[in-house]
Amino acid sequence: MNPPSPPVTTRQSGPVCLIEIDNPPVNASSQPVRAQIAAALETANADPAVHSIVILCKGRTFVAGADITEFGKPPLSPALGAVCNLIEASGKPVIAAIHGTALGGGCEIALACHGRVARADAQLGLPEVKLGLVPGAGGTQRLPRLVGIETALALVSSGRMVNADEALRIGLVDAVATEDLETAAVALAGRMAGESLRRVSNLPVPAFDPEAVEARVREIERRARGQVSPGRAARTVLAAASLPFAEGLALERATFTELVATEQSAALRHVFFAERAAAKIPQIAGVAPHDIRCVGVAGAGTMGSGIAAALAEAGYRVIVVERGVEAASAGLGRITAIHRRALEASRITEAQCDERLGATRVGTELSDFAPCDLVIEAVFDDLAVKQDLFAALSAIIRPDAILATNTSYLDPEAIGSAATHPERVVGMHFFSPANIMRLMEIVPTSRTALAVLATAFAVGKRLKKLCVLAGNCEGFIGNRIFATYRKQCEFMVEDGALPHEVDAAMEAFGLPMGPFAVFDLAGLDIAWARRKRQAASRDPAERYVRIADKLCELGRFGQKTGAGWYVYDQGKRRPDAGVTSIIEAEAAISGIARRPIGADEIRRRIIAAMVNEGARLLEDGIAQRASDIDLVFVNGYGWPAWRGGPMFQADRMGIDVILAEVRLMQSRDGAGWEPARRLIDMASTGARFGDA
Ligand code: 3H9
Repeated sequence: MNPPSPPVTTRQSGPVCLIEIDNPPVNASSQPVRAQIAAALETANADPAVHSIVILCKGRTFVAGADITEFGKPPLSPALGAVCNLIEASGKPVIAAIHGTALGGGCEIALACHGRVARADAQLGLPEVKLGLVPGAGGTQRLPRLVGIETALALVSSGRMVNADEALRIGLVDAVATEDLETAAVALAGRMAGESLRRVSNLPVPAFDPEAVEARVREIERRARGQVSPGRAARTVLAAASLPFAEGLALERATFTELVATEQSAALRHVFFAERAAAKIPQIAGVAPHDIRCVGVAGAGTMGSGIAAALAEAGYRVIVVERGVEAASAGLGRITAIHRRALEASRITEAQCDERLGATRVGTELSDFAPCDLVIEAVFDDLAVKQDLFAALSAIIRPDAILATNTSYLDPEAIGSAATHPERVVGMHFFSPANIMRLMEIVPTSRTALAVLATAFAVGKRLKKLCVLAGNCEGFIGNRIFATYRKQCEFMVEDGALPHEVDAAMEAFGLPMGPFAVFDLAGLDIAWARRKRQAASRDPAERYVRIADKLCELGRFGQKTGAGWYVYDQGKRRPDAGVTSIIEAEAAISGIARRPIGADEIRRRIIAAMVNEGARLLEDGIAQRASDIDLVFVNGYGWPAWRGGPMFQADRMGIDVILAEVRLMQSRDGAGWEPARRLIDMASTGARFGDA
């Protein structure tokens, strides 16, 4: 067997030394890469035959960042910052030849070079804030010297990537290669040899308006809603204007070292790896998906329109069908409005907007779906309606076309049984608004063919959705856990908390909106209808809180009726004494002596309820991994990524603490609140969800 090739090699192109990094999959700057770049630089500088140096990468990308798997472990020398300083201090010009994604530490390597040339498809950025960090290898101090404080603030605090054209425009790269990247970089190296070197650390920070910038930094801190890294990153960038370079670097290093040890960074790194794990579905590894070009959407309500817009955005041909001319034209209006809003916000060009609209046809006949490779139904959530539709569609679409249901609560198996080819039926559960929300639960039935499942994932990926595999049960992963969460919130209100207190506790935890505000926004009538449907089969021993039913009986369906858990005055939400009276009266009927419930208990009860249900989903095989559950809440329910998700929180709080809380629920709330077997086992062995 050949020994593994070193991650960094050098070769000559005339008097130019090419230092080439080859560290798949993304050329992360792992320790051997750092050490070998440093050694190669030293050799090249000592070699009289070399007049300049190019750093480039093999494979699909330039260095995409520091090696995230090294974080949280003892630092390995040389530090990337030291390597960047060596690059900048080189006596011979060093050019970065950038293709793919030069991110984080990769962008910092490029910033330390004396020249930067990017291939036209390159993207550059400092996404460290998304991992709860600030750049740690000079990025916060070099970037503002090149592009100015305002631009650097915007990029570093958001982690946004820029493409090669924008990078050239803002001064982040010196040239965009129109032909071969290596040739362009070698040519630039040749031109720079013998010239005085432009070291970014020596450049002054361009002048800026301090008041406006301070206001901008405050805005960044405010908008981060509890997440620390954007504000800290902004302040570190700002320091470049007042501190000498070396002191700025020391501040950056200290900030990085502090943040890498925080819970927030650990949570965000967990989410990063969770996303990669979710994409790995062993049962479809190597299974070829169908080739999908034309997608049908049945129903053009809010959900159908959002799905249709997302499909056109991803470049599919889209055929939408609604019942009747009026509904079809209203649907077309909704779809057009979505694309036009993107145009008005300058997210797309007029030509792109026209292209999306041109790719979308809205009709009224099911036969319009005949050319589709996939049809996604987004009609009224009623089993008979969906079954009739699937039976009718079976006679229209090609026998190899796929039928997907977007149901949230119904059984995809039962829907699919109405189709002639149930093996071509799969659940694709979008979240509303479907063109914006990143989450999609993909739900195979017992009969779904693997190629069909693989296709659902491939389509989801092309739609840039975060796809999570979910087993088939009522509510799948998200809504099933959400139902438990909802119940526990209502119990707390009967036990003594007020809706705005529960909301305030969860908003302070980082949710953009507390649960009761969300219930009001979504509308209380849908859950009420479901409770009425389930009434006959409900276990009489189960604790049942009637407050929400009482609100609905009064026509208080939430924000849309001006009242629900809150009352709304011109859209402004405020607590309502009338609701408090209903709560107190119901508690009295249930024989409950209300008591104050503090924010800590509120959060503990909510997390414990969610985690117990999550543990059940893992036992039942509905969720593949605890981290998939976290992703569902982060991407579908507004859970802050910097909290990592409920299962991550459980690990942090301690499984024994969660179990103790669930046992309290069991004794207080009775049937349905038994601890999950998995929780009991984990508590007895000291296991954590993150161990799996
Ligand atoms: C940083 O740089 C700090 C510095 O300022 C200071 C240091 C002192 N490390 O996403 P993919 C793995 S912070 C380790 O599916 P894509 C990933 O886990 C870093 N591993 O590919 C996966 O592994 P597996 C700043 C990494 O083509 C595989 O690569 N940089 C890293 O869809 C493929 O990943 C970032 O935050 C890493 N840095 O997307 C960039 N990156 O196959 C993070 C990836 O075993 N990376 N892996 O599951 C990305 O955004 C995307 O990976 C990228 C490619 C866009 C590059």
